[in-house]
Amino acid sequence: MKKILTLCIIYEHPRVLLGMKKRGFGQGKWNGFGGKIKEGETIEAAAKRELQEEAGIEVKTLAEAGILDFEFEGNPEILEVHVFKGQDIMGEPLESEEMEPKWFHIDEIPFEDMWPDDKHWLPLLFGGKKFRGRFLFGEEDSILDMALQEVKEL
Ligand code: 6OG
Repeated sequence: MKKILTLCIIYEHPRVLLGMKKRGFGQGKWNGFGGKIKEGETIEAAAKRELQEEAGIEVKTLAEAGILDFEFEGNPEILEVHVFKGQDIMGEPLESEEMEPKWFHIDEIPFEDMWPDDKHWLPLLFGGKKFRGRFLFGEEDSILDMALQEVKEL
């Protein structure tokens, strides 16, 4: 079974907008903004809505950068996460019930407090590459197996 999710990283060189997840899945980790797709919604529309809901911002430029499949040992559900790169934001990031937004310098990304897959694919996103990947997680969010490749088209 597949569940489609969005994840949006705002990157306006040299600053990167991340949010501290305050509740739910991934609580206590810095991450991009995103979530589930609503019925009848395109994946891109869902990415924009989640940005607005979680960080209070809109973006002029949004492009899909990657697709990542996440699996968890012993769990048949696969999370298919569509990763977007956004820039030219309108508005100031605002704290929401779900996220506390913060700008980071691109050289000071808090990888130790993020999902461990991020250190592998974020550099591709920053470099303007497109990518596809698959990560299998075990206990305590450890990566048991992974595959990641740059692609020309998603
Ligand atoms: P809600 O459940 O809050 O959406 N997400 C992940 N992000 C990263 N970087 N690594 C993972 O590895 C992730 N698994 C899920 C997708 C969850 C949000 O968390 C992202 C969504 O933006 C396992 O609706």
